[in-house]
Amino acid sequence: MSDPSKPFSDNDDLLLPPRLAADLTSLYRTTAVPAAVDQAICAQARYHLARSRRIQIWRRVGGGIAAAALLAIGLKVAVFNDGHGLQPSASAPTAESGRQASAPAAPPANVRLAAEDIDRNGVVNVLDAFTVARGIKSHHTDPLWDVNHDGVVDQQDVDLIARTAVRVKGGVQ
Ligand SMILES: [Ca+2]
Ligand SMILES: [Ca+2]
Repeated sequence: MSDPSKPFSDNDDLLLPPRLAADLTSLYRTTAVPAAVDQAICAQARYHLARSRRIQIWRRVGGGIAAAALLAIGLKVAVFNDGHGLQPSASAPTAESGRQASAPAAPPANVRLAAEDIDRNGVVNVLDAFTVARGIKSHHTDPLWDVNHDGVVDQQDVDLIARTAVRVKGGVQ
């Protein structure tokens, strides 16, 4: 009688039957990829990877160029619109008005200036907010810049000036 704790005796043949060995071999056989196919697949992968990198680079460059163009247009509008925001001019520019375009126009003497009009040019725009923000950053402020009258010139004044600059005439406040 055999011992159940020892299913194999020392005399058992542990070799696989030839047919089972052949079936297992065919089941787990790997087919080799020809070198030419492997190289072609690698070349295609490298091409697509390089192409996607080029597209990403152009997207970044294009986005930077677009941002720079918008900034340049915004600065040009702010500087050459004679401080009057985006309002169109009433008359065609002349040589005389072109020379004066870079100098800020002084408001008429009888016009009451808003507290938010930091550069006192008669118009509250983002340049006024920028002036105060720059002054706060460099610690050179003017008490007149305290437009919310809380006793300190700070970011709240900048925000109030900016809100005033973008407020639509006749809009709800
Ligand atoms: Ca102003
Ligand atoms: Ca204030």
